[in-house]
Amino acid sequence: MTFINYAAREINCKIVYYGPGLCGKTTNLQWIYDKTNPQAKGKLISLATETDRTLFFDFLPLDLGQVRGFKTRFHLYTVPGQVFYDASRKLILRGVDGVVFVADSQEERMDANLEALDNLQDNLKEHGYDFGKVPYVLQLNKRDLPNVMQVDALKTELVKRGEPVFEAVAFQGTGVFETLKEVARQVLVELKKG
Ligand SMILES: Nc1nc2c(ncn2[C@@H]2O[C@H](COP(=O)(O)OP(=O)(O)OP(=O)(O)O)[C@@H](O)[C@H]2O)c(=O)[nH]1
Ligand SMILES: [Mg+2]
Repeated sequence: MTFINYAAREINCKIVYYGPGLCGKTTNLQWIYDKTNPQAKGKLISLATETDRTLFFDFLPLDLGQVRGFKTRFHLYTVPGQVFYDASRKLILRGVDGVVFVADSQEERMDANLEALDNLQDNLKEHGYDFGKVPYVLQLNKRDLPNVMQVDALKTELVKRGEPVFEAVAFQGTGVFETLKEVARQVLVELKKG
């Protein structure tokens, strides 16, 4: 549901980072915020609990250049991963143009990954989106930890539609911009079709 403001010659797109609790969604946004120059970004707004878990969402507006004379502004959001915040997750998906699913590569988090992925598909459906068509990237995060699953095994469980996959260590920035660029690219391809 891209919003095009013809008067301001601006295209506004919404990208949502989805995934289980503590998988590293907020960390992705923090890295992007820290490494983007001031002219290209707005404020990073985080609504968090006392223990730094996302309570409602994180929000970061980002300018990613021009398309046919229009400034492209990407609004990045994360959802709260904790299971009981489902109403918030659903709300945040409203008007989404692209989704990044951040998976936690640790073996003991596989059930949580699968549950979050099901939840994503359910919530997209409730908004009337087709999960098979929304611009979509899978990020396998926390590759630095010792107890991670092999990439192939993760892909077997988590790849749903032949989507691009990026390995990441979000708190070191590995894979963070690669992930963002790919989902943004897909969103712009959709935009050009429409
Ligand atoms: N070892 C390791 N830790 C990471 C990585 N990415 C994030 N973390 C850590 O994981 C913890 C949780 O990260 P967050 O970004 O807050 O997780 P989240 O997905 O936003 O969690 P919720 O807001 O509760 O859904 C933090 O302590 C991060 O520093 C990574 O690639 N490797
Ligand atoms: Mg968070």
